Amino acid sequence: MKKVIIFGLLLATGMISLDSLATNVVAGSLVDSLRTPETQHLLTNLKKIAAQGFMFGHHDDPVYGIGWEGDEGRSDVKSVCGDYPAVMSFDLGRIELGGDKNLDKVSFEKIRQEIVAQYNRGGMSSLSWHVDNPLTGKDSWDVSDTTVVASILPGGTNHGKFLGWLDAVADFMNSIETENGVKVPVLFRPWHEHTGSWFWWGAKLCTPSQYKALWKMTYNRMQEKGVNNLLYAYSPGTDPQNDAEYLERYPGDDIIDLLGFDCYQFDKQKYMDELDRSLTILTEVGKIHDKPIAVTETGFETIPDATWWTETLFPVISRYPICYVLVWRNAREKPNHYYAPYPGQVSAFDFVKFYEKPQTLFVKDVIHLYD
Ligand code: BMA
Repeated sequence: MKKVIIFGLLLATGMISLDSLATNVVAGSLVDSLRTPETQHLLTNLKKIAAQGFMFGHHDDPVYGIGWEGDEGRSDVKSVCGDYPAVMSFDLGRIELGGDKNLDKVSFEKIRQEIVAQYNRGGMSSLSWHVDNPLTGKDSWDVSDTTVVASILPGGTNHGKFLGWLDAVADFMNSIETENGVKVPVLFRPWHEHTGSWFWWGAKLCTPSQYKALWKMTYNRMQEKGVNNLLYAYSPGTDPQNDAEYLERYPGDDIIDLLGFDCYQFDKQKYMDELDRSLTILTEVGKIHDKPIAVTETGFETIPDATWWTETLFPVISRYPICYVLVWRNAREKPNHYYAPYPGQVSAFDFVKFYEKPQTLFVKDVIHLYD
């Protein structure tokens, strides 16, 4: 009842609009699921952007790079082409433990600041969550026990503990605000690469209905905690061979806002074929379900191919209506673990050619994501 009154007040005072409202049934009761106007606009604009081109993204871009860490305003991508990526992603792994830093030793305070800075530039941020294994206490990659997902779902022995972990995520999401008190929209991308079996939520470690229940529990908890600045991304690997396989563990249109997949190059031909097949599937499913589509993680570690950007990546992805493509991090602590060029890197010149193409959008090219 209270919710209905508050909802009525918000509508009457114009603080929310009907099109920013989605309703959802949680455990038999009607829960109002609101998106802030900026978050709703982001979704609308992600659907439109493909007509113009696709945004380029990079994980942990402004935090560290090859040979540096924490330099104000620095970015390997910007050092090469003069502009920041339009999309930046960061990871919340270990926020559930209550510490200050994530699994890659980046402070959550820094992540919050960089998400706000990226919003102020007009760009977008995404958050993944390499969450520790709540049953064994080891990391995301601990697949030694196949009962982890079951143990955190309602009725499971770790359910209460896991709700606390979700609350830590919700508190962080709610805390990402500009100086003027605007909650910054973020694309949340938990439970990724679930069609493989290297994370404790992977295909061989839970059933499709348990995986969907995991998403539902995550989404519902965010709603219950008043998180209204998120869009949600679904991103399997390249295992699905057709639309039905892609959707086998899909939690539903009421939860998911963006469809993606993660795909890395090891063999060039295999990579191009996988990108092609997955993008064909995504284009169809995106159209049917009215969702924007993206290559949520990709790359060729150390980019040893001098023309990789314009001769491998671009020719495939530019044929599909994606809103963004994102490459993984330039680790400062792990030799030969980088996916974006830095000055002098063998593919840096070709990256500038990629940057100069009218279809590739960097932060200065992206003007209206939030209005
Ligand atoms: C992986 C690697 C790891 C890292 C993890 C989470 O792909 O980059 O070194 O800890 O992502 O960012």
